[in-house]
Amino acid sequence: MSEIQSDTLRTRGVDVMDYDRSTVTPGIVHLGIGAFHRAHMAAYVDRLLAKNPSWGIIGASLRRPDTRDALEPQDFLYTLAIRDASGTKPRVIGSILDVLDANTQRAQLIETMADPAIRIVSLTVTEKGYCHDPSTGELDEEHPDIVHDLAHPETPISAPGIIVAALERRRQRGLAPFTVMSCDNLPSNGKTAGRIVRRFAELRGAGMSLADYVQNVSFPSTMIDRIVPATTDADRSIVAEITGLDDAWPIMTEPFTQWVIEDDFPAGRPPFETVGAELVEDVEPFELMKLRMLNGSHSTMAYLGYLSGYQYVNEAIADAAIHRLVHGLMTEEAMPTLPMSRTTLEAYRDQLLARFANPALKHRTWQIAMDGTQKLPQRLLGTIRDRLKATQPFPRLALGVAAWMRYVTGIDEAGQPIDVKDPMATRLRQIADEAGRDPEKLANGLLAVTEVFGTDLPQVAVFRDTVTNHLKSLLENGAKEAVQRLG
Ligand code: CS2
Repeated sequence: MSEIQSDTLRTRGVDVMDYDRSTVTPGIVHLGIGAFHRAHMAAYVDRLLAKNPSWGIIGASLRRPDTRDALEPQDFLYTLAIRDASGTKPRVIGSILDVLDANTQRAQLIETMADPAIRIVSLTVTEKGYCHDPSTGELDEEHPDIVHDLAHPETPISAPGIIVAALERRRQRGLAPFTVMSCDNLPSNGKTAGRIVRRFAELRGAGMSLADYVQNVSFPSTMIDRIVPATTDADRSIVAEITGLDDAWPIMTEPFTQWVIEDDFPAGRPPFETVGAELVEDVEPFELMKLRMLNGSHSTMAYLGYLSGYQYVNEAIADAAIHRLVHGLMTEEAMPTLPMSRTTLEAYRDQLLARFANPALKHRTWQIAMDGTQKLPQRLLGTIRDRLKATQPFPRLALGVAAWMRYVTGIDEAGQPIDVKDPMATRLRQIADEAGRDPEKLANGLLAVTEVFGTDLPQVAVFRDTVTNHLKSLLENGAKEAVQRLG
């Protein structure tokens, strides 16, 4: 971007980066260059490049080339539009220097990751990108992508396969490993990533030296938080109107942003603390709070909201009964399981309720409803396990679980099809088809999916009964009525 262009943008109120992009060199490879990364980590890195130009980002998409296709003609610059009731504040982000499409540029991607200048490989590949069993957090050794990558270690398609291929190359060259930083919504995301990558390296064999080398890789955990709805054409027009720029893929987000990082980067890291991130010794309490309060509420609202006919989260939370449900879910059921003080948790809850109500964010319930099999364990079921241990009730969490069961039948309350997106969608559909509209059969069939419920929960009578009763109510009376009845 030229000086003149930057000045024109500034006069239009656009926040433009304060560094010369030609001096920036790559230090980070990011796998999964979707909207979330571009609204979150890339925005933090953008703020520190003026003083630390060796931390530019090379992004990679593992599935589709669409991000590369959209951003390449605009030199990988894009607009981040921060929106709330007071308006839209656009910012141009320049921290992404290139985007590689793993399918067509696999060799280049692995070679880039093996470059000594790359000291961090970060990830937002979503829950399913870890190719794990969501209920145990262990690598799913029968996952088709893992089976493929073990048979073809030089041309991997999965995130663990790609990471291990690059680590193996660094090992052979006598280079130190990069740090692997997961930025996904998983419990102990660093530990989970580490367990999966190490197991994959073991299975790859190649002598113990690779597995030993991978033992020395560090996997800091992080808690990342920013709500990022998928970009629509209407969003593109809003951004074009304000900036005068024709951005093929702007990103829309909220003013709130949070990043808590475990400080474990033996290969070095940018001074993330200078741009608002919190570097701590133990991220787990933060992760648990976020997963159980924000994401637990989100998933519950997504299923109940979708079934109630609400397209967007802000519409769902404006419904008094849903608001009461979400408030109660956080206060009565999630907060008592968390290690923070009551005051901290109450403030967090109130802030979340306000964030959900942001009228400028068009966050679809359908978007959040996606991949429920991968999300339920850490968002709702972990909290339920803790409630059971404490012999405390969990009616709202159970309604959330039942609403997922109702949702994955694939037919809404008006008899219209639901586009259920989930890696296990076919299996879920089969279970639903066999059960028909019989709540007992449907609940039994879905509770037998051990990847979601484990082997413990389905054996707990009070859990089975509470979920089944809610499911019955959802099927008989519909979602709005079922939420009302909770009081
Ligand atoms: C959402 C999250 O899509 C979803 O499942 O719950 O992406 C949520 O918006 C983020 O975790 C917020 O930080």
